[in-house]
Amino acid sequence: SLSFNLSHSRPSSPVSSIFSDSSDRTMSSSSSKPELTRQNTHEVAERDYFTENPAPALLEKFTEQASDFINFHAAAGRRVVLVTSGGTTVPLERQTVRFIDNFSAGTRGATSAEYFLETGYAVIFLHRQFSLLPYSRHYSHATDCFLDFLHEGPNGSVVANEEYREKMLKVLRQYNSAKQKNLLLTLPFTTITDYLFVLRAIAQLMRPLGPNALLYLAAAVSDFFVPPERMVEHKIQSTNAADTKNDSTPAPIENAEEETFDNFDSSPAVPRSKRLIVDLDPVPKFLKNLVDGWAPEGMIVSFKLETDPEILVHKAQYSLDRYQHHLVIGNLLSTRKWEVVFVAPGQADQWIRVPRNRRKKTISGIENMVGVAASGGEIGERPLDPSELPEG
Ligand code: 9Z3
Repeated sequence: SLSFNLSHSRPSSPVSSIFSDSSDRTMSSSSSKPELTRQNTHEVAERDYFTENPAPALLEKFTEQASDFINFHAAAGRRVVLVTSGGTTVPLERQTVRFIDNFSAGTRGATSAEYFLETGYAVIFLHRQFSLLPYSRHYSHATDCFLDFLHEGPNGSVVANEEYREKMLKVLRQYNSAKQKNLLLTLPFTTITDYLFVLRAIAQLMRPLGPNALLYLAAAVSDFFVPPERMVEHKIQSTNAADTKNDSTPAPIENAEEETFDNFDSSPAVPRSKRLIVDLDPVPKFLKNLVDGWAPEGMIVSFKLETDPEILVHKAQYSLDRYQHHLVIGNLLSTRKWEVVFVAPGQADQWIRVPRNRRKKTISGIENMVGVAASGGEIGERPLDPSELPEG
């Protein structure tokens, strides 16, 4: 069976490296202002981000719901996990018609939430609105419409088709049991900013749980965003047909040279006025704030998604070194349903994979994957060879 030692104590905080890394200081020591260490750089970034960006309309309501949920389970001595799931969006307009999205259907998060519930955790499921949810995921987003699982029964009743009945009953019972025992709280987000506000609020509420708090960060988080001062109110236009002049003549193009050509392409085939150039700022790396300030005693598991196999483990290791949390689970986009790599402090990397006979190309690939991690399965020191993977 799978043995992977995760102790709750993190390696000691790298205070000396924080203060000795002069390259990270944003002010020179000759400045009369106080030096910004890496530590308070993170605090400043947090203060700025959360004052400059708008909080989601439902933040207060979500905070209240999460607070009641956490207090209820804390009183029972139960462990609580915050599972984040789905992709965050980056709006390009305040009244958003267009946005950039991050890949994630929510399979990992929704499936993991079911396993956490099975193990006795209470689950706060912070998910991208309309992405997969625990239990209902078995019947949504599938190739079949959920109505295909049903038929009309006697006296106007609705009945599950025979072949699905056993599994549906099992899933329904698990779902109802979680609901009746108040073990599952689902909270939605859409944008990266919504996500970060709610993540911070809940992580802070989980502090009193101490080591009974687990944060399992499977959501696919945007690395870049449009800061509020550069975000337009209305839908970005592709022509100047909407220019409002008193007469019907189009607005003159000022500085025609600049308007017509941009500096990214020396011989553009399309004039700049017709192109959309999106200029994004980096999203501050709040994992540091989460680990050190928002939930310092909780166990923190983050995911690292890459497409290039050459850099996955290195990036996972880098993330662990930088944020000093408990575990990074690395996965590649193309093989995420079949294998992951566990990278934890002081331990050899472990590739955990769905056993060969279960490595079919099915929608339940991730279910198998999580099951493997929970109950034992193939473990290796290296990723699979592409020839060993399912087709497609
Ligand atoms: C993951 O790597 C998840 O496993 C997937 C799951 C998004 C691949 P699906 O929802 O996919 O089952 O379709 N999440 C990425 C987490 C992430 O964005 N992490 C950040 C980073 O890598 C830091 S927390 O920088």
